[in-house]
Amino acid sequence: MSVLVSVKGDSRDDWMPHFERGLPGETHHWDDGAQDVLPDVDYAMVWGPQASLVARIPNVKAVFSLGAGVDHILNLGTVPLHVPVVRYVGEDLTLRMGEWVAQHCLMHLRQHALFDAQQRDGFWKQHPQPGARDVRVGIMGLGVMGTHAARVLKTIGFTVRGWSRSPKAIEGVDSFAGMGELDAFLAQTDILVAILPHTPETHHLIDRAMLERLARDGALAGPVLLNAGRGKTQLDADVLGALQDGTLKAASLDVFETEPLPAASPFWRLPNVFITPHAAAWSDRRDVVAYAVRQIAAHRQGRALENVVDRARGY
Ligand code: NDP
Ligand code: OXD
Repeated sequence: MSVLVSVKGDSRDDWMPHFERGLPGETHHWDDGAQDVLPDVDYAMVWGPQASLVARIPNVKAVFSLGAGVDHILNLGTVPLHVPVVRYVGEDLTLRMGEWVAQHCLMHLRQHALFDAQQRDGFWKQHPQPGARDVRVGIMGLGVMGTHAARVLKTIGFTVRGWSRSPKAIEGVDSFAGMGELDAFLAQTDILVAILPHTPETHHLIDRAMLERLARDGALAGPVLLNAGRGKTQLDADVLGALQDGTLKAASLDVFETEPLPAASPFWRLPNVFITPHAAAWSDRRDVVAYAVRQIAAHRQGRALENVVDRARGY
């Protein structure tokens, strides 16, 4: 059995010792950019691979994403439909996303930017404080990450609703589904949290027209956007404009259409934005490798792979 590991931006030593320990006695290839064909490769573990990679592994039985998102694989357009693409699902990753979403909802609820500025000025002043129950958080994408984030926010006390392609039954969380219910969802949302995959349907979904449909009568005195899904689900220019003209009161942005966010981007200088560098949820290497190793072992014994991407839906 032979595996190939291809991780854009990382070095061989970051990954291969983990895979060599997890799959001892097997053949391990590290993708160093050489263009040789590797007909022996059975399984590929990838993050940000080159488009040419798939043609170099003609007998691959499955391609594993080393992160939850699979757009970096599907956008290549080269993985044949009969080759399963497996996304990463891990408890630690899911918990981390819940932390980021809770952290940023709380920073907006508890007026963190305002108190931070006051501290820097040595200025002591209290302000009226809404409670979490007064704030309606709407989560776009109630998958593995969004469902966990909804539960965390519910525990904190926020009023939580979610929007997804299909209806969900999550205790205490109002479910909205499909484009037909999007307006009703937005109209009751003070903090919009996007944890969507990037697909043809979600491409540039978050635009000015959507942001204008958010509730404006809420306890935060203006809508707030959090995006920790994928940058290309938003139109950066529209989000920027909305933050500049008050359509949005504030935002927390972990993802952007162009990453890294260019140094010249006006986003960096907006006072009402918290920026994190695509760091909302980090996939711990030990966990991702253990996940792939477990799945490969099961697959070799004839069992079905878990979390295989639906190629028609794109996630
Ligand atoms: P899942 O596949 O479990 O969930 C995706 C959710 O999005 C589902 O609820 C799905 O609806 C919904 N969805 C997809 N397309 C549409 C659509 N057109 N309209 C409405 N709802 C839609 O993914 P995860 O929760 O595991 O991850 C979500 C994304 O988060 C990843 O794809 C990745 O891009 C991003 N991510 C970002 C990280 C970061 O650090 N910033 C880290 C990890 C992931 P339904 O349930 O009905 O199918
Ligand atoms: C992921 C990510 O998809 O880190 O896992 O963005």
